[in-house]
Amino acid sequence: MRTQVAIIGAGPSGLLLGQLLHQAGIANVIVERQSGAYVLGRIRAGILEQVTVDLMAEAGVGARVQREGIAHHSIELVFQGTRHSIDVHGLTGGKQVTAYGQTELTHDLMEARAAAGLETVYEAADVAVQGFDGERPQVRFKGKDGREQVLQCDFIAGCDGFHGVCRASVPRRALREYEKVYPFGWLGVLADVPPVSPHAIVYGNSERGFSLCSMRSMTRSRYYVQTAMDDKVEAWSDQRFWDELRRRLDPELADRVVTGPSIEKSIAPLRSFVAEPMRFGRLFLAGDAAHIVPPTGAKGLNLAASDVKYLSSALIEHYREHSDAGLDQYSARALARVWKAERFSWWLTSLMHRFPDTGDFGQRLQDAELGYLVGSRAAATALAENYVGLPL
Ligand code: RFL
Ligand code: PHB
Repeated sequence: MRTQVAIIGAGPSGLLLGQLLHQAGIANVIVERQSGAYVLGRIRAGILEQVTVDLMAEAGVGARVQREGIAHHSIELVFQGTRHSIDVHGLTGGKQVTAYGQTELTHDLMEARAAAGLETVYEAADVAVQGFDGERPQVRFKGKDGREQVLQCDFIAGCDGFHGVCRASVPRRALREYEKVYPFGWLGVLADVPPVSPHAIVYGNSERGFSLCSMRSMTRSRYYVQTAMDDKVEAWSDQRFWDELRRRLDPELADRVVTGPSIEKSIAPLRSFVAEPMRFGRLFLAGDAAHIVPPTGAKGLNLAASDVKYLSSALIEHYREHSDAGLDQYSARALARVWKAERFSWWLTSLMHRFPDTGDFGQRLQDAELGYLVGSRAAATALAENYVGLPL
């Protein structure tokens, strides 16, 4: 088998890259470890920056998000039992974010890929990336039938997430990793009930810990509460979850929460991570393969999209104009945006969660910062411009 760009991973990064390259006439094959159904079943992100929505349109999959995505013009912060609204739209000169599930985005991209007849190898086993430090990179894997396959290519795009094979195949000495693990997790529940706050995500900081009210549609809600790191999903009945969520919100909002059976419930650890650089010869990392943010700022999927924008433009420049300037700048360009989002996600996580070792002094500082944020236009503007996403 031969292609121009071999893409490892059919998550949002890989699918979006494949579609943008295809639009530019660049051949690509995606090699994915899981089945398509498994990839679609993962419940993750829900908030898209305008940059991401625009990129979906550029990739030819913008119609449904345009139609069904729900615009959010503000966010709400609950602390000390009171809710405050931050007018993100007004503070950023008219920018907004869009509520649209990662599952929907993935579905749109998969459908477009199938319609274009592009090759995706699902359920590939023992995927190995080789020769990327030379002129002839290749990908080896076992197909569903157990037969070994070799895919020759010009470039490999490592879009295979945090636990993927691409970053792990780079020699240790060529890589520098930065990591921070937070001492808690998020318990998330998806339920077919109307969202308590359909036009603004609610971020709560209470004595009992962080909470988040989000949504997937007008009939499907996504809620989270901060849990201890070693907490187990089995310890959380639906009733316990709803009770805990309500106790972390202001009384008026708590009263409005509509409960129902969970259709998904899981605990995610919180981590900040960056690997530098994002390019090794003919291997380019994009999305979670290169960096992780805690979900507090809703930046993970959006960073994957901006990496893909930089990478697809650079590859298009390579094939159309025979210039490698974009490829040479890829890592530095992507990392500049990544680190700003890392800072924002770390900051919002620090501001909104209860840490086991904060102490009284630290708690007073957190209270003061929250007060400053909702009392100062300058402070609220800094939050708003990061929340809607910094320019590419
Ligand atoms: P993915 O989605 O992990 O996809 C990687 C794909 O690679 C495959 N793979 C392999 N394939 C072949 N060979 C191998 N050896 C392979 N190893 C792995 C995997 O099966 C998978 O299909 O990475 P990608 O594409 O970079 O996309 C990143 C996003 O998924 C991620 O950043 C977001 O989900 C993060 N995130 C959020 N981001 C936002 O922008 N807004 C949000 O509101 C938001 N909320 C969240 C989130 C992540 C969460 N969790 C559970 C981590 C909320 C949560 C709870
Ligand atoms: C979500 O809807 O899953 C979501 C929303 C906002 C966040 C994180 C996750 O900050």
